[in-house]
Amino acid sequence: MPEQPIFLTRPYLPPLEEFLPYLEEIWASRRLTNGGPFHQQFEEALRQYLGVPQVCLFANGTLALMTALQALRITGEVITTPYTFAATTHALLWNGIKPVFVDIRRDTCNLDEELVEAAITPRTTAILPVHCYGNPCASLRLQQIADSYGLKLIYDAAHAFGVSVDRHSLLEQGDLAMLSFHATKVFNTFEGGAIICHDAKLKQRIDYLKNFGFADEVTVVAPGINGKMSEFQAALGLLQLKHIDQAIAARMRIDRRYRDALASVAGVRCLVAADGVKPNGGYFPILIGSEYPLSRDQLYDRFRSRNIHVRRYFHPLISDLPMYRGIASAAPANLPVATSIAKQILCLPIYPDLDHKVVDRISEIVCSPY
Ligand code: T4K
Repeated sequence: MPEQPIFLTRPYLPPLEEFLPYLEEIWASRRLTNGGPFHQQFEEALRQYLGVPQVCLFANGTLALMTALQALRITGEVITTPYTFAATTHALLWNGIKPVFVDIRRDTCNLDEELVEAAITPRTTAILPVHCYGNPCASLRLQQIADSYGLKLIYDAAHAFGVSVDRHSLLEQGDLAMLSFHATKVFNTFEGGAIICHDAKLKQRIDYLKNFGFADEVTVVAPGINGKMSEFQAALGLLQLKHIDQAIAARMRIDRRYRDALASVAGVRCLVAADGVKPNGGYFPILIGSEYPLSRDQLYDRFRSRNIHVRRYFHPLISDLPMYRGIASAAPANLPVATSIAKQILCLPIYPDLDHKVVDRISEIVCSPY
């Protein structure tokens, strides 16, 4: 009998019977979308849970990011990281914006703030960093740079649900932050996303933009898109909020178990959260260095041969994809750290109900390369 596959992640779902009353309400009301009651309740509950001023819900994170760029009227060039999921950079391209890639830091895998200034040109209008794996970017410095050059700062916080620094949500940082509630994320509504913003006026603009630009039945104030979250997603989100603290705690127990098991393996490095950071256990990335007896890809193959679906997030680099590699800043010589990390990275399975015995089996595979 082949072994059951172990996936990188399994979406957390609450007990089905807890969701049925929500479904009955939707079925009875026939209110399915366009800012219905669950949408309103979830938006407010999420705002309070995250401790942020304003939340705008979306059908998914990519639409949220595309709309965030529209909302702030970003044009020209945007400085961003090559070490991310394709959606970050595609959102720029879909808005006719040129991405300018800047290298990342070895410790956090985030945009290297000290390299940003040198990439600013007269066409630069914004910086788009990613809190990769939920690791906080150097936001104080990034904000300082944005302020002194008059640039907007938009965070791709797709991985950062519930992460705080010194008890402040990461999502308060910058002009806007985008979240993803995709099935594979710490907090999921099957598909879903949000923009976090600071004031009601901007929220109003974003809410118009995600509804085709409609301000009322006959007034269209902007060329908007359909980015609306449905009542099904919003109802699930409301219920998921009741379980999220336990789900994150379960992830963090697995995170600690991996760290303990892998602490003394030569050539294997785990990323470490800085002081004051409350992480969310969304990913468990390890870096396979040259002292390790196997290459990253040999270790990857070893896992796959045992039906364990580890992933190489984020290889290949976005800057190596065909639609970006012609951009001058995409040259590997401009991105030495990202280029080397993309060759070393391996994300191990992590999700709330991953059996600790399986965690130990996965650790054992890393610990015994011979
Ligand atoms: N910015 C960043 C930095 C992001 O990482 C993402 C999304 C976005 C923006 C865009 O947000 P969204 O528009 O997605 O809201 C996955 C996700 O599709 C994607 O949301 C995510 N990032 C990215 C990092 O990962 P794939 O193609 O690698 O996922 P897939 O289908 O191979 O699934 C990964 C694992 O999860 C597998 O082991 C199977 C398991 N799985 C997956 C799904 C979808 C399940 O068990 N059940 C499921 O329903 O992209």
